[in-house]
Amino acid sequence: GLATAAELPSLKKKETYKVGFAQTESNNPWRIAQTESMKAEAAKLGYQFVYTDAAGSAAKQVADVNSMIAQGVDLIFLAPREEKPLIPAVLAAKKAGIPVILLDRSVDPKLATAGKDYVTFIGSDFVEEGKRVAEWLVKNANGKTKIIELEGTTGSSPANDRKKGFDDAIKAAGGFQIVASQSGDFSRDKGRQVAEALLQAHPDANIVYAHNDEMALGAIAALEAAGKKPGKDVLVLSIDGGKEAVKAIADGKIGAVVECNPRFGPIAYKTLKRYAAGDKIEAWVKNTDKFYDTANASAEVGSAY
Ligand code: GYE
Repeated sequence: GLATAAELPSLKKKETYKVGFAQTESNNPWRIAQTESMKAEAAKLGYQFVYTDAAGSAAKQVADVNSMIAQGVDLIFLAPREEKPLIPAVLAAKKAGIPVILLDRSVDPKLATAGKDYVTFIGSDFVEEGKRVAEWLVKNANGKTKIIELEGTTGSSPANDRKKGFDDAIKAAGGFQIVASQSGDFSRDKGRQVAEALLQAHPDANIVYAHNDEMALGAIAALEAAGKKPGKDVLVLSIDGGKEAVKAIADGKIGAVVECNPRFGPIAYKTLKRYAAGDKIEAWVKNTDKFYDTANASAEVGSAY
């Protein structure tokens, strides 16, 4: 129902719901696994599932949310591409009396608040993910010190937070140098192109930290094209934990990967039901992430998404 400025729209307790999922893009296995999980769990529960794919455009994603509002969905799950441009969509849904749950990425906390403008953020601790990569690196660098950082989509919460968690921990450890840090937009091909340019500008770089698997796999292609051995000449590290990256650890090309769990379906609809039942929902419903390195990669590759 309609909310006042101070409170969230309510959600009626019903047998079935019409839910919207505004996805940000579908250009990688992580996104595909997430969509699949949301869709499969909706089918299992007998919910109607309205799906949109913003194809990498924040402007399209705002329009997608507006179309879900016009269709009168009961609740919108939104994976906001960037922290700021999706704020008007969150506020428009609130104004229309439709609760929003943010999935996997968050929005600028100065512009919208959990428990007031949207119900909650469900997702991983990205600062912690970046920190876990750094902690592994500090123990396993073997004298390598010069880092190229491939950042995720500019203005997205995982790019901001994975950078902060890693950079702060690396600075605190001392002895390392981030020689270049640039966005590869979470994409394999952009990651490859940016890695190629940065490796040319910094031929002495011997560590690549990528904010996701896709860019790490792009960087591996760039390294091989430059005649360098990933895993030997240059240490490669990433976040996400898809099958291809976990296998690359087993093959000796990636050093370590922090998982970012994409299986949102069960927790998403459980949170919806708790909200409809009148539970007070915490501001952040945290996902837990695994960690992969040579100790477990071969055994775990079968269960990676
Ligand atoms: O790491 C990346 C995806 O928002 C946590 O977005 C997500 C990130 C994930 O495109 O691969």
